[in-house]
Amino acid sequence: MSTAAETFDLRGRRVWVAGHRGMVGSALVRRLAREHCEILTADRQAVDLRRQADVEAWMDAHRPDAIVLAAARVGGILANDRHPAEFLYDNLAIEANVIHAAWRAGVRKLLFLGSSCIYPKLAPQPLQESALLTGPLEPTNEWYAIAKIAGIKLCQAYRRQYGCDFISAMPTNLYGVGDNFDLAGSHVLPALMRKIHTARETRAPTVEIWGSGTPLREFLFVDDLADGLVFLLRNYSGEEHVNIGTGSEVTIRDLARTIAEVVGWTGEFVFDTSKPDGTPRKLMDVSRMARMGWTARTELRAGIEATYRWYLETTPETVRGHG
Ligand code: GFB
Repeated sequence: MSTAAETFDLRGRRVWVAGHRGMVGSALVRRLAREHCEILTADRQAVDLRRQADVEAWMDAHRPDAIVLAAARVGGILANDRHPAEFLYDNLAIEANVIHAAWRAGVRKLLFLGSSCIYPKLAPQPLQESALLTGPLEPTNEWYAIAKIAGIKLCQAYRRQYGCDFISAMPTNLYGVGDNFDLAGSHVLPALMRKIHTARETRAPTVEIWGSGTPLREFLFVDDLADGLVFLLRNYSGEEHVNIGTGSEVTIRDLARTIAEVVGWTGEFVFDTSKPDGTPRKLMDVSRMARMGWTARTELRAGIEATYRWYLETTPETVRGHG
């Protein structure tokens, strides 16, 4: 368990954000800029995190004091289902290489990032940290989940055997600035934002939603996540992973309605039930973080508005126009 005495001071530390070009990594770089620490990043061309020799050479050369392991192969429900080999292998390799190299280099603090899909498909809701490994996983993302569970276990193993201060955080479904809007690989929120925006631009009367629209999901704005991760880096040192979320959930149908309101489109939704629903419900129990003194700040609608503003500002018209 964390105690005030275990606080890790970030001032003056060299902090490596592994995966700094992704949505989570770039939010972390923005957030850590307020911490008076030195932020280290490694470009993909210089270091392939799936290659142990690359990772060890980079670590020997740059000697970070702390690491946030935000690098991962991620994607939405179909990407997970269609690329089991990459979701399992790439994530296992990245975690094993970075965590082992961190121990080897004497890194003082490492924060590993998992996902709420580590919990059993039918675990009691809200999902408590203790639900890990109590039942079968959701089949569409078990490859990714197995890799993320292995990452938690790696942190625990190096902590137990070598006393490393390696911790794990399990975020709920994320969205925000820097998200992936590619319809084949993305998660639901950016996918629906792009589809609804395109429908408005092309005056299309309908937008397709995968599945039944009834699954419940919890969405955390990525800048809130980055703030929660900095909080954990500073204040938490323990073997058990910690959930990060909002504690609120919404059906996919209601999410689509809110996005349509923000975008300003008033058509109809059609449901493609040949596509999977995935897990019926995935609500985090966030009481542990709350007891430690951290809660998420951004309301879903405000987060969607900020994400849509960013989407309009950064995506060229030619790309935005395509469905
Ligand atoms: O966000 P999503 O892909 O991930 O899908 P999961 C959430 C729900 O939205 C599912 C529905 O019920 C989808 O069927 N959905 C509706 C859509 N329309 C769309 C659409 O156009 N695109 C997408 N992508 N979904 C992922 C896991 O599960 O969550 C990962 O596969 C990871 O491993 C991630 O844990 C956070 O919440 O179902």
